[in-house]
Amino acid sequence: MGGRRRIDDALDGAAGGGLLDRRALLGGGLLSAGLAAAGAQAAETGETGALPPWTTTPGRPMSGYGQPSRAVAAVKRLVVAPPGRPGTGASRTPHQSLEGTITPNGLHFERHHNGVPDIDPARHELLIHGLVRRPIALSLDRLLRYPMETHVRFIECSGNSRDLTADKPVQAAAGSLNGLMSCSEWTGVRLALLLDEAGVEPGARWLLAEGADAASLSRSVPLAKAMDDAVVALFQNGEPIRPEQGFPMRLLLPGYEGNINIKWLHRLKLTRGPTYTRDETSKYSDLLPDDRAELFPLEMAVKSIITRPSFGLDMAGPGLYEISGLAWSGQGRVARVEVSADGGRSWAEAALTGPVLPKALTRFRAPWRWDGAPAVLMSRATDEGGQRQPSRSAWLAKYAPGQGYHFNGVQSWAVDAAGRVSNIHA
Ligand SMILES: Nc1nc2c(c(=O)[nH]1)N[C@H]1C(S)=C(S)[C@@H](COP(=O)(O)O)O[C@H]1N2
Ligand SMILES: [Mo]
Repeated sequence: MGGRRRIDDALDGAAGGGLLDRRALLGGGLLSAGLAAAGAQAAETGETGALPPWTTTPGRPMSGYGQPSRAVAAVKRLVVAPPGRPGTGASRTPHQSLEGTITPNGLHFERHHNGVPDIDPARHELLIHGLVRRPIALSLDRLLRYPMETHVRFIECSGNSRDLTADKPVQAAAGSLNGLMSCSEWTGVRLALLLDEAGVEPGARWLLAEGADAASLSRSVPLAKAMDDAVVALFQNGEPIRPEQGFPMRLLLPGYEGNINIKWLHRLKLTRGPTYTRDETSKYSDLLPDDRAELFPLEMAVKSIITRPSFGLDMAGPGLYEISGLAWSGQGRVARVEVSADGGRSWAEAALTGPVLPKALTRFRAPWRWDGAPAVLMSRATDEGGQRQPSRSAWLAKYAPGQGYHFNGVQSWAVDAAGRVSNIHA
């Protein structure tokens, strides 16, 4: 009876507040222990009435481009733009309504500095110039003839989760707080291949990357990164990259802050040093407590969020639940995620749903038996380089007051006795 014994051990609890061992998720252990949600009861009630209309009448015809069920029409990006400037702002991925790790294209977050340009691909070129032996101009058609690569990678705006630095906890959904972050399967041409063709001059150490939008967003990219895992992305989850994400081409710098992943990419200039553009000096640098600023804090740190339960997804009474969340690191793979149900007094290791890919979202899960008493849920991730997500207060202490970029502190969801979930600063 080794299996039964293992399940019993697991159900003994892995940490305080009712957290069960992650092994309880394996092999239907919870089902055989009779703890699963009341599915059997629900099945009986369906047997009484007549057949539903969708079973007795023909369905609607095919369509050129599919849409989600109208029953989930409310699963939308949260759009926030300043008054009078509709193209300047952001929309956020509703992570509280999604599962798995790939963000559907229509729900990828957006951050535009001057709207989404309507680009005619026949008139768009990527110019590679500056300190190169042979400047080249690449149309979309020409790029489509190069060997391509496919990688699952997250993009996170450095301003993501900024609301969590506010003094008073903001009451909003997991995606409203943390949805300037999405994950796609990107396909395109490795930038090193194009730079080799242009012939990088020995003095070049940086590149200026510029977009074709009306913001002409431009950032300096270290040459070492450009030669490493950078990609000129043309496809997003299998289809041509969306206008919102940079059609017809965007720079993908895996693990680097969102801002430097230049959309509508039309120019790469090889330079000796960084250009110190407006977008990397007045913004996207981090203020430190001694009044200095850290320039080029490019790599996104290790981080995790619990997406279920979370604000707006209240608990339906005591019983067994699965805590589900997302973890990621700009520096490689997620190594482990720990979950707490007692405000950080004790932690249990969550199960990671594979494949665990570098610089990509990783789904974690932890079984939880909620006894109906108030609880505080937290998650903290550690990456393969040994970096661990700091507490919120440890993160705040590292920067000047008001600094809001690159927040990766632990977030806390409080569950009250009625099962309502709120955002708190634990
Ligand atoms: N050309 C251009 N590139 C851009 C931006 C922009 O406004 N213009 N916004 C940047 C910012 S701040 C972020 S966070 C990401 C957002 O990428 P997404 O809109 O595909 O999610 O794109 C970056 N690249
Ligand atoms: Mo951003």
